Amino acid sequence: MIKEAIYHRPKNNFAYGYDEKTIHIRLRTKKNDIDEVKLIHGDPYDWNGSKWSHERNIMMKSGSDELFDYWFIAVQPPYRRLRYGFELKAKDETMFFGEKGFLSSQPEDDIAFYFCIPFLNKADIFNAPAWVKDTIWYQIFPERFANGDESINPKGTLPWGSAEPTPTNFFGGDFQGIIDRIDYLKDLGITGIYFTPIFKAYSNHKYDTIDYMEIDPQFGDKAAFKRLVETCHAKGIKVMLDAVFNHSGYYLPQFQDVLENGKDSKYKDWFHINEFPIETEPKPNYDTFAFVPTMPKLNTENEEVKGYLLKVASYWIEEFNIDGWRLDVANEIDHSFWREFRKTVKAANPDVYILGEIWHDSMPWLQGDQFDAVMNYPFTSATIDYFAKGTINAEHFSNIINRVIHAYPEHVNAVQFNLLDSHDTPRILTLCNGNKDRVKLLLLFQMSFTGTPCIYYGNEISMSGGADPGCRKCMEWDESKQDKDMYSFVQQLITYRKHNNAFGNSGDFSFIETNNEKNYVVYKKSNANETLLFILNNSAKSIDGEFAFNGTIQSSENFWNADSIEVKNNKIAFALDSYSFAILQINEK
Ligand code: ARE
Repeated sequence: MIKEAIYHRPKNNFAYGYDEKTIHIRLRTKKNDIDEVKLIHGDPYDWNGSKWSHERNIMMKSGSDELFDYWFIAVQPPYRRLRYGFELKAKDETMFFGEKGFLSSQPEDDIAFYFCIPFLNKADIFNAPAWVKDTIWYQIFPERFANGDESINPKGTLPWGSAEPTPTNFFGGDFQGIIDRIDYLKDLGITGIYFTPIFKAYSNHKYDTIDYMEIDPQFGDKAAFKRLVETCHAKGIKVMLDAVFNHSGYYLPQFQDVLENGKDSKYKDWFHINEFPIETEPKPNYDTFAFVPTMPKLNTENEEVKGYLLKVASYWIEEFNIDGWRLDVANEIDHSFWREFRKTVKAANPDVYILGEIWHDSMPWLQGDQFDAVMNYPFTSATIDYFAKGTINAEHFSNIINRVIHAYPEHVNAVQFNLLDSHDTPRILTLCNGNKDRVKLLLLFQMSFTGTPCIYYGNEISMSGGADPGCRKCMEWDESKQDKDMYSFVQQLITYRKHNNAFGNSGDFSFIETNNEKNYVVYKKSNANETLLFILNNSAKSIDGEFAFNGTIQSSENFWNADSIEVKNNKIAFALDSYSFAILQINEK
């Protein structure tokens, strides 16, 4: 038994309150090292004379990555207090693991040996809005979706789609354009839109805010925004806005005042100015986003700034009924600001979704007191590396995905924002080198995975584009140039996700088989009622194969593309063309 690899720590992704009654416990051990893990658990105050009353239950292996196995169990302590430890068996060795370390025999009366969840307080339980887990997102970059009101075009607006996007050109996308196209989105089936910034700003991307309380005039006015939200809501579509609170734009009046009045400006503490006079070259002598001089970092520890931004947060919820805030550069802002932000937002409407833009491991923000989810870029990079670029093999892919799953509590995973690309990355078709079959595998994996999928505008009709600004082309509205086959494919995926429980978020995800030689993966989505088996051939060749199903198959049905799959006893034999897939529905005994 490799003790050094064994890890557990309460009150994070390894032990957390799942709901008001249930605690989830996970343990990490070296891969293939431990045969069985049992959880020893009881109430710390429940004693029978000098003996602690406790139970012992087998934990299930919930997945493995390159180096580790993960074990899982859900327990419901009757008094909501939990003391617990682990009994580990490897070959003929048995060990007991608790907060005090390892022992070869179980301590009967040393309660301090065990790990501890002192009390399952309702207020501490992570609690994302219920609607989020069933949402299918669509991301719109408002400047580039549709121009519905030419009278408000910004100066120098180019005819729609007449040029490649650059960091500075404008095509006049606006709210009326989106309202006009709402039935297109409804028909596709999406149920939430994430809008990149819409407030008054200088650039075409609007991440350099001038006024957080005003709509950018190129998109319309507040009345138009109200109409947009109402139109979306009438069609069952939620609205999420982008909050750019890490930094403002250069033309924010408060920053202009600092530029003008230097240390005498009453706004000098709104920013992080290292010295006066202010200089922008060669590097700004004030904190900024990256080294971008036009994006001065806001001092969110300053009470006035905090007050202003929190007012912004509640204003757009209370007055316009928005359903979510996506937080730009969320990890560069202090945690205490985000705690207050959450309180403000949830007081305005507890059903508003708070999504942080963090590309890295984000557990510190996902404990229930700050965000409901983050943009799941670790998911993105694994799926892109495997299905689009082919730079990792099947096993490596499953290892990363399992690591991503175990990095967060289950209820966080259910509302994670799973994207394949965005306005900050090349588009999937371009990443797949134009291979649409690979794009379909990517979309299938995304749509059947745990969490909430987001489609970047135009991917459903096979738009291409490289890194920013290439990925920000005008939406293609000429139907003869839209890829109808891809559109139907995405529509079908959305329909399955919405109407088939196991396909969507109420199915538990697990890998069944990964094959490096033939380059395919098999995974299962299942719930109490049904099991779906997904076989994805990620190779340029036609392949066949056979794998064992761990369970008893009573009968099976073709769910999608699976009519030639054969099920014999508990073995499944398949043949698949290059970059294709099959989905089999299995009825287990
Ligand atoms: C412009 C140019 C770019 C240039 C950049 C930096 O267009 O070509 O690279 O300047 O000088 C907005 C605009 C961008 C603009 C940028 C600066 O949309 O077009 O880029 O402003 O003016 C990190 C951050 C993450 C951030 C990304 C871009 O952690 O928060 O970088 N994303 C948000 C938005 C952007 C937005 C801003 C922030 C600024 O989504 O659209 O940019 O408001 C790794 C790292 C990540 C890193 C990621 C991407 O994985 O781990 O931390 O994200 O790469 O670089």
